[in-house]
Amino acid sequence: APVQTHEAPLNGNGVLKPEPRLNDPDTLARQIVEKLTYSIGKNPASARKYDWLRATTLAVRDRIMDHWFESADRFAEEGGKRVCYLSMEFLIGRMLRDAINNLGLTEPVREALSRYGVELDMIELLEPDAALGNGGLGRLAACFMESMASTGVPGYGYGIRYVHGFFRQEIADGAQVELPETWLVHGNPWEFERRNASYEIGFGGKVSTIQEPGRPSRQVWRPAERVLAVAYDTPMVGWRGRQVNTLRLWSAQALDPILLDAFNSGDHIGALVESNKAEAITRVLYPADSHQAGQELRLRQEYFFSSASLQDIIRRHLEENDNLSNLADKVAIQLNDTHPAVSVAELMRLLIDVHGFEWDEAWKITRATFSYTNHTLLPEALEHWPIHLFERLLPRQMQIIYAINTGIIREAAQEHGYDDGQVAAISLIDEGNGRRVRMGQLAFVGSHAVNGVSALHTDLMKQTVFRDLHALYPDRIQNKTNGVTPRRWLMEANPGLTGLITEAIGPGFLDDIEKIIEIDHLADDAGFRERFAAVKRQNKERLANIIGERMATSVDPGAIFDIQVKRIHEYKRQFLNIIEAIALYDQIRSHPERDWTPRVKIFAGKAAPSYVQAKEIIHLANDVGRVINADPAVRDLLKVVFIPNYNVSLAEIIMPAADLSEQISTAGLEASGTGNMKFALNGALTIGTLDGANVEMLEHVGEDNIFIFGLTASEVAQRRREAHSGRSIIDNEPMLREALDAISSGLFCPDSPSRFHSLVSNLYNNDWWMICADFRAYWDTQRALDGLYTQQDEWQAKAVHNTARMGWFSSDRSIREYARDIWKAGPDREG
Ligand code: B1N
Repeated sequence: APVQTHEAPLNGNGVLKPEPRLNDPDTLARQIVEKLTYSIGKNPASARKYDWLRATTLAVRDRIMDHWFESADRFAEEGGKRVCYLSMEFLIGRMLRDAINNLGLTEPVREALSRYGVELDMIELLEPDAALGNGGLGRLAACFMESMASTGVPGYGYGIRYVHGFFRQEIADGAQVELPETWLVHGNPWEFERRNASYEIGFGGKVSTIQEPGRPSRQVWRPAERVLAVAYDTPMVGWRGRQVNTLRLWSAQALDPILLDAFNSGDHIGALVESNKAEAITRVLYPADSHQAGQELRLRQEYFFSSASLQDIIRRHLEENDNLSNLADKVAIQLNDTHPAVSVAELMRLLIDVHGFEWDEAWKITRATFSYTNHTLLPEALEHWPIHLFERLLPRQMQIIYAINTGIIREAAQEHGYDDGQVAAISLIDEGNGRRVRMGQLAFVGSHAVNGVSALHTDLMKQTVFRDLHALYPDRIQNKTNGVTPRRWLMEANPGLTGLITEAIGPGFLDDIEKIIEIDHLADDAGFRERFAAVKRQNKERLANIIGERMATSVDPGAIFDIQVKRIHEYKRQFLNIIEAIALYDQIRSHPERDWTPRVKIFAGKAAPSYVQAKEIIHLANDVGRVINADPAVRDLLKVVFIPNYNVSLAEIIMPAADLSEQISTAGLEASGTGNMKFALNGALTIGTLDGANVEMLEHVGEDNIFIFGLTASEVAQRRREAHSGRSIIDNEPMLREALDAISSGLFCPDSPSRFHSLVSNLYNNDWWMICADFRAYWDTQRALDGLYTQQDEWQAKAVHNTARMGWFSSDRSIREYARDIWKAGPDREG
């Protein structure tokens, strides 16, 4: 008789049928030690911390597998529509805490490990972040994966398994240094290689027309190069283990791992050239946020993962269906920005060239299947590929794009009377700019729904980049405001606050985050406010310790923690924040007798390696911090710190520790923001412009509980048309002038006094980002906040209102809206 354990008996077909596993610490301890012994080859006495992490991960993974199979079985039984989320980036961070939290195992695992003197919190820190993304766009994809699993949407993430994720940042003499990130060096226990799910991906070559007698002509693409896409699956566990979805990431390999002929004839390097070239495709994440990387390798990455994902989706569909004509009833494919937009042409190719569909039918299926999310209106971020590059790499897809374009233009001219100018505006080909393929236009026309990521951004989309396409297809654009998952960003990041809320209103808000509104009236309860403030204080102490350890700077947890963490970009205006710090420094020195409210200004974030101004801003923040923090004249009244290597794990510590959240982008330029939501959910007050989702946060938390300043989006647009410059403002604003003079004088960089000259002169000449224009309003708002902080009752009441009223900004809400309005999928679908 086969050996059976009590946990995993076999059913009649020899399939493992796990009984519900016991979640008590004894069982968990035994399973962890089993993994330690038989999978890792250590005993508890000899095991290192890292071994314990691995053993714990493997024990937790077994439980996830049970839920994973259950989810797959349930889907097979119930049918329904799959949602495929195609994204170049998934910025997941660590996975262990998220998995055990969602499985309800946090306390039993903690207890199990403690029996061996192992601290869960310690080993969690050893897990590397999966940093397969740049910033908000990639983190949104990760929140969406978690929320799809938590709300019962059968979601499949498709992306790239980068060997090197987002670079590690160090600060040397104040400047950013980029170091390679190596998250896979110790192996990745969360992933499963699926060699059976691998597909050939072609590049280059020629297209020929085949004419067989009595049949319509067809196009045959013979690529010059082929590489293999191999799948790696990672389970995505939903809240209460309800559902486990799959993140499928593609890795590139050569078809022939080694060219033996070359090797045998002595060309040992040449024998590996193919392999290296293939593997280069998935070697490294491009570190450009909101900026197009124009290199050929980037287009290869985009096509590689798009084609692999579509081939996989089609194969799966044909396993369950007779043909592809009902594809759109069974699959919804979301394009996360234009990075996978070549999918529109690739699906057309697969339907027509491989599966024999007529053009019109293929086009109907394609449009019904795809939808597209736009994440930025910044011109420098809009993807457009030179035609010659596109044609050389993807000749058949280029033909298809021309044909799509012809159809759209014909429709616009014949049915809507478009003139040449209007046709040029909607064309998929930009003729003005050295002939380029516009990926935004391609994604738009190939989709049945197009969405922006906040109400303001969606309005601006209609008025700007997609104005003409919107006029042609007025029902296509809709809004889906971003959200963040409350599991990672409240429960896991802030157990103190989660515990306090649970005590106050019970655990119902954990299953339905909008119930968190039930603490709203406790803003008037002095006892609750005090406990709320005590949690914040603890979180600030934890961050203060990290700042002390990592940067040898002591900061006072009693000061306002004023925090701006995000990618460094001119439009996000870290520069404005630094100028305000310098002006404040100057004022404190000039008026030491005044009653200043102590403040710690905290910055963190990475600059794209080739973004000169962003790197200068990092350098300036560090230089200013060095001078101010060493000046006995300001003592503990002002500190400026730049924490290196901002990533998801650091964000989990920073968000709960903030009093004040800086969301100060030039209005009209931040599509949504998601850090703004994480801060406010954790009880920070926001100082911000009327930009992105800040506008909707204002509506939800109320104008008394958020601090809005500065020009509006339309005022910014107006000033830009008027060629606004900063000079006259600077001349009339002594605090601003003195701060800029201090920078220019080399006060903060005596070793290289001209270091920041161009940064400052740009303000005089142009002030494109409205830093001068918004300075005074920003300063005044900051001083009002200083005053408010001394009224702790009032401050804490506003903080409670923020936490209470942020439930709507959950990514569960975002996902339900996508499922209802765009995908027609998931548990609430009709019919
Ligand atoms: O996407 C986030 C938004 O909350 C942010 O406001 C927005 O800036 C961000 C090219 C991007 N837009 N565009 C990018 C990322 C990588 C890349 O290669 C562009 N990221 C955003 C989520 O909606």
